[in-house]
Amino acid sequence: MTNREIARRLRETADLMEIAGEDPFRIRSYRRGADAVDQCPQAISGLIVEPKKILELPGIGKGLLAAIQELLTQGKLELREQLLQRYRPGMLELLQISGLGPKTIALIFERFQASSVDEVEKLARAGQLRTLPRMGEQSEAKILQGIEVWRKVSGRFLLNQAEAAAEAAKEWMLGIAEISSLTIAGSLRRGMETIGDVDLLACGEKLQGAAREAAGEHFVAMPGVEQVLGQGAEKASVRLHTGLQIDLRWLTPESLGAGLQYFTGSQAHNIALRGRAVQRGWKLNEYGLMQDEHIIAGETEAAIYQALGLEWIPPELRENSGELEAAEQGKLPRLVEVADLRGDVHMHTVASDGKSSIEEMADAALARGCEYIAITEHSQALAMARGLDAARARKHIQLIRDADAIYRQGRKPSTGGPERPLRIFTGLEVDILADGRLDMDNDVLAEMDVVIGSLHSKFDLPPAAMTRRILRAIENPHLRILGHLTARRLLRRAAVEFDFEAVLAACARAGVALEINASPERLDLNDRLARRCGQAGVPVVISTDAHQPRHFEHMRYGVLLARRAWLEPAQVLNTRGPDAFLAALRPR
Ligand code: DGT
Ligand code: CA
Ligand code: CA
Ligand code: ZN
Repeated sequence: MTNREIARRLRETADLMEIAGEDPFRIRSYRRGADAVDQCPQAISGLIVEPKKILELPGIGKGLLAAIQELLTQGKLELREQLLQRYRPGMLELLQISGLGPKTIALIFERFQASSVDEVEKLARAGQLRTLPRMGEQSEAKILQGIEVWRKVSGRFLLNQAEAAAEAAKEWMLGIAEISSLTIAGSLRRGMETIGDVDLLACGEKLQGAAREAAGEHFVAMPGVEQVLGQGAEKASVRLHTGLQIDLRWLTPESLGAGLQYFTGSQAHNIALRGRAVQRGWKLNEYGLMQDEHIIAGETEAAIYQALGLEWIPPELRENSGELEAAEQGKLPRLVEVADLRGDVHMHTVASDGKSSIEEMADAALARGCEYIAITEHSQALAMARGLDAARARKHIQLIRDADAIYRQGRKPSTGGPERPLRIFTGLEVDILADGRLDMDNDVLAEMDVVIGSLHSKFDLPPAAMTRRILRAIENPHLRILGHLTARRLLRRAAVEFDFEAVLAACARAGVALEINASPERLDLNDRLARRCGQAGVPVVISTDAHQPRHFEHMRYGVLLARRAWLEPAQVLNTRGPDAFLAALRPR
């Protein structure tokens, strides 16, 4: 069990205790314990032999240690199971709905004995929830909205979570010598922003009969498996403790390409591709491209596409949104790659809500081969994140310049190799206030290289007011980039509503760039909007919004998204060198 899984169970137990009206002190201790487990850099499962170390974590006492030990040795927690029995598992789903906390759920259960999403939805539609104490029409509508969002996203996973599980499964299956290739397919290979389930394809000359059976046994015995959903000659499926499903399919070398093509999808792309095969009097399925019983292509994807008169199409484009036509005419874009990126221009340090110093971020960026970074703290409106006021911002600019003076001379990367220069630009992620003003004096903004404007509050303005707000921000000549423009949090908060085309046109006129925020919790802009940028000639930047060095890893998710948006290197400003990047920002 990973730290994240342990923490989730502790948190759920705390929520269930709150619904049951148990001792607030105990509830709080479970929540604090969950936080401590989440933040512990070492795997708790590895520390279990040294319980003293676990007790040293802040907020973990003897009671919680016992709970963690029980989770790790029994795989479950008796207290949680008992509470779940009392309320049936529907309670856990209710807890995931935004607008519904443990207190409200307890009230609903007490009055109506309702404990599932369906039951609560019915009550809300019937106008019954508003009759509860401290509830009204508005909170009822909020709950209905929350249920709608939950239905759309439930059962889906963030890209980084699915990727980590897929990589761990691949690693585990490497224990099987007969497997010669193991490939991720499905939505994960296409780089979708969220993932329904992980599709793995295993192939090997000798992966037949008893060997295949043994490999299947090995797969379902993987750590983290909660339930075996199926195990047969063609595939095996498991569900992990996290709820994520992994499908593993066995392919033969003759049909490896066909299987890879078929199981990568998307379904819409496959249907269109199959249509092209049928037009030629052929058949296309997961075993190959066939004319009657004769196989035309099957070993590689490229051969299948080629036989159908197409260039090989990168998985990120396979959504039946123009890629077949482009591939036929030899006009597929040269998609941007991680290696094209030369700088990262949105990040935070301890001065606001980051976890590391300017130097730590700079060293990490240098080690990753960056040529430049921009330090962009929050502004004061974001008090929670210790946002900077004008006086602190001025001081911070000086610190950044001091660091730049050192790093631009060249430094040895921690990964070895010769000295390399790193440029450190000044910047700010300034809040766009509700009325569209920027949360910082213009004369301070004027001194900064990279001024990113972002929405961090008042997400529920009516669309027309939201559009005016963003357009007004663009009118400020110091704004150079709009950060995570739709402010969505994947699986948690919907995008804000406004007239994107009007904003895009204003950006084009003013020379403002739009950010693709690479954080797997945001991926904002989404692929459709980012593609519109390319079409409208509005430049984008791909930024990690790193709050500590390990977030630099997220760059590849932003690149995946940019590829799904058909973007080429020239359309992404931070593929340029440091001076060319600055020169391409909105002119002052
Ligand atoms: P997900 O898992 O919801 O994130 O999305 P996918 O695209 O990974 O979907 P999944 O796992 O159901 O199936 C993987 C691929 O296999 C899918 O993209 C296309 C192909 N596929 C699966 N079932 C069907 C089907 O019934 N018809 C067709 N044409 N393709 C299918
Ligand atoms: Ca899938
Ligand atoms: Ca699947
Ligand atoms: Zn932000």
